[in-house]
Amino acid sequence: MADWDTLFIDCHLATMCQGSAPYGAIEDGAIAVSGDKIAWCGPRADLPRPPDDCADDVRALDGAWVTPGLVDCHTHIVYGGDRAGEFELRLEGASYEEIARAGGGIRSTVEHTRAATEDALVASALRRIADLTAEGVTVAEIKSGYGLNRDDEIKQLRAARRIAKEAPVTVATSFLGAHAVPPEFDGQPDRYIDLVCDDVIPVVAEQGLADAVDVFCEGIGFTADQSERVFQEAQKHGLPVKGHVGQLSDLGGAELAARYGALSCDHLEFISEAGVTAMAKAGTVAVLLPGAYYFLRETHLPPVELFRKHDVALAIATDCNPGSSPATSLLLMMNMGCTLFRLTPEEALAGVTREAARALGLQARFGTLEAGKTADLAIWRIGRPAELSYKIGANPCEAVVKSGKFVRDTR
Ligand code: DI6
Ligand code: FE
Repeated sequence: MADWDTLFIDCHLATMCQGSAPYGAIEDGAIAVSGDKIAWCGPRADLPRPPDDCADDVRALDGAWVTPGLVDCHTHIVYGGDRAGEFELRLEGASYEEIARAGGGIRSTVEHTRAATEDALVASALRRIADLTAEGVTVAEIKSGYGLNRDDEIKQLRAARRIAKEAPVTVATSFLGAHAVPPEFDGQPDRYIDLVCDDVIPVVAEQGLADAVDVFCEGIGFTADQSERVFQEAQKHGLPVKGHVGQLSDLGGAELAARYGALSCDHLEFISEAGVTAMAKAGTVAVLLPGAYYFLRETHLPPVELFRKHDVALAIATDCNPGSSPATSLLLMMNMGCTLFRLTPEEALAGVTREAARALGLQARFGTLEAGKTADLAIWRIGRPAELSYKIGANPCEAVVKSGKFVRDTR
């Protein structure tokens, strides 16, 4: 009897395991799948027996590269409406902050999200998810934050959970009630935070709708004190935290999030070295969002050198949202991470695999090619891994295996 269900040969592996060759590469490798797990992974020459004796189904990949399924660790992909009109306003000179302060921006998406049914939110999000999965994404984080009241936040999170049933993707949800002050709490952000902490987080936690709790700690979002109240409530319910910090200004959000052992801090254009060292100490991942940087025409770079100096793990994500990053290409984000932030292609690929999984606390199951991890594989028609960051607008993803099963196959 064969040991494994499926064995892939005639391929190169970018395992993304640390401490070995660049990209954890194994040229002329082999990778075996049994059930939904990776059963074996190594040089083909180390296979215990000839391939046909090892597995029932042996597939030759014709020299393709295999990477872990990609992980998009920061999205707001469930929302109603769109903001193309706002894009036109910005091109006529209005700034993102001005539009937000004038009641547009996040609030306009809130209006459309509240008006949408859960089914409609699922349907529109699935179209965007399809763009991601076509490029090898097998795990995505999805935030709430466009409902801004109990029922509509719950509706968004339920829609996010449904995505995992209707698309070949594992979903990690984050409750982002503290994303913006809704119109009915105008001028009363503290009262809105009361609602988030007293009425929403307990229900969301009880219903198991959130895997983490996020905040937007920013001048146009919430202060560090308000963010801390949200973190305290999350902690009470055993939920890990993360934060949108330093996108437009430095309110000390990174230091605060690190004190609560945050999984990740995201954006980070404006962060001090003290913030970076606090993240390093807490093992908090830095999630860079080059799509938002690009789309808002930001010019203040995140301090990549400081993250490297202090050994803070770097991830990259789409931040897919209708206002600041209407992006559904993680490969393009890798390219932008390299061109705009000067990441290496290896850092970029680690940023959408190993480190992105870590940013979600899912590193035991996803992010590298190793026996025992979930069999999420992306199969690429490329000559070397750097091509994934190098090309703009190409999609060399030939096939995707999700939990051991082909969910895309164009070979
Ligand atoms: N920062 C962002 O870039 C998004 N949310 C956030 O906290 C923008 C969300 C939006 O404009 O709709
Ligand atoms: Fe975001």
